[in-house]
Amino acid sequence: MSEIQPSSYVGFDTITNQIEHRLLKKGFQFNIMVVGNSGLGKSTLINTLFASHLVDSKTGDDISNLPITQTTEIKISQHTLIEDRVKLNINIIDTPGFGDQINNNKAWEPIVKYIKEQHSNYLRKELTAQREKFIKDTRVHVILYFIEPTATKHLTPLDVATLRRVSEIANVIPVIGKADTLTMTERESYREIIQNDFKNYDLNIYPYDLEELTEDELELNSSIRSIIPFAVVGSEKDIEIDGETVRGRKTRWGAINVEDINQCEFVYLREFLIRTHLQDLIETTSFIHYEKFRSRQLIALKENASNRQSSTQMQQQQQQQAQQQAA
Ligand SMILES: Nc1nc2c(ncn2[C@@H]2O[C@H](COP(=O)(O)OP(=O)(O)O)[C@@H](O)[C@H]2O)c(=O)[nH]1
Ligand SMILES: [Mg+2]
Repeated sequence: MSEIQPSSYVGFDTITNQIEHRLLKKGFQFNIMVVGNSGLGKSTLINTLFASHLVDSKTGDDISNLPITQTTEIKISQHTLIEDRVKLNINIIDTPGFGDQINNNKAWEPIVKYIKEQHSNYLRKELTAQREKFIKDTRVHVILYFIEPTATKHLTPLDVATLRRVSEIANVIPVIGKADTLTMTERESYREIIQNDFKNYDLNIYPYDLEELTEDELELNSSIRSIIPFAVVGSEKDIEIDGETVRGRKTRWGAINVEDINQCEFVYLREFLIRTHLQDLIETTSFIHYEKFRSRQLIALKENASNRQSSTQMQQQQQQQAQQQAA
């Protein structure tokens, strides 16, 4: 087919603006889940990422006397953030109680159940005869998984068990919480240990090297992978460093500016999660994780139906034979 350049302006180059207009009107939905032991700075990091107070973080005092729950809970908070003309609806899915029990064998169960339920709800809505024009998306687009900051240890059995299960059904980005409690050297050696654990346990960590990616995109993925898990520090307070007000924390070793790439990897995480891969996280959830769920469900449905059909056929045949024999 030959490419034709119209001899005068037709105007279909405006289609990108038309699409943009539609998208802005509709707004965007982003669902982010945080998983990890209590007190690792999950709530604080969410608030730091979105530069807004979205979830309550704990203060030093109330950590020790928190009620111990029997299972992991699922707690959702919904917000609408506005930046320029873009309206971002975000759901923060918190999982308090994870890892707090004496026996953490099944701590991941409510998490897996919640993720699958969202897929199942979406599928049910898609399959109704009069489906809604815009199905409300509650599918989990990303899980920020918090690893404890310890200098020498490996992933815990609970980490491995949870990561194994959730990484098969959702995009998982692991981070080392409260990284300021480790020295820079400790962080590096710990990262290496964890990266090896990911390999050895064959965990499916986002981003994925898909066939359709270009060489540049593959390269970007591999450079991102080299800093996963991100060693992050969060803070909801502004502090003064050298006369400048910055988002930071005061520690025993001095003040930390969380947005300084020489002090922690918060900026890299924000860049990746929000500024370069937000849309990819949403699409990957839909085209890979949800698609896998959807096709499995539909195949199972079809097999059920054909089993039912063949058993009805068999019954009919048996009835016919019986009638013939009787005659
Ligand atoms: N040193 C340090 N403390 C943090 C960091 N982030 C949060 N905290 C503190 O740790 C405590 C628990 O934080 P929170 O965000 O509620 O943890 P969550 O239970 O994982 O949600 C609070 O006292 C926070 O101020 C961090 O990056 N470094
Ligand atoms: Mg919290």
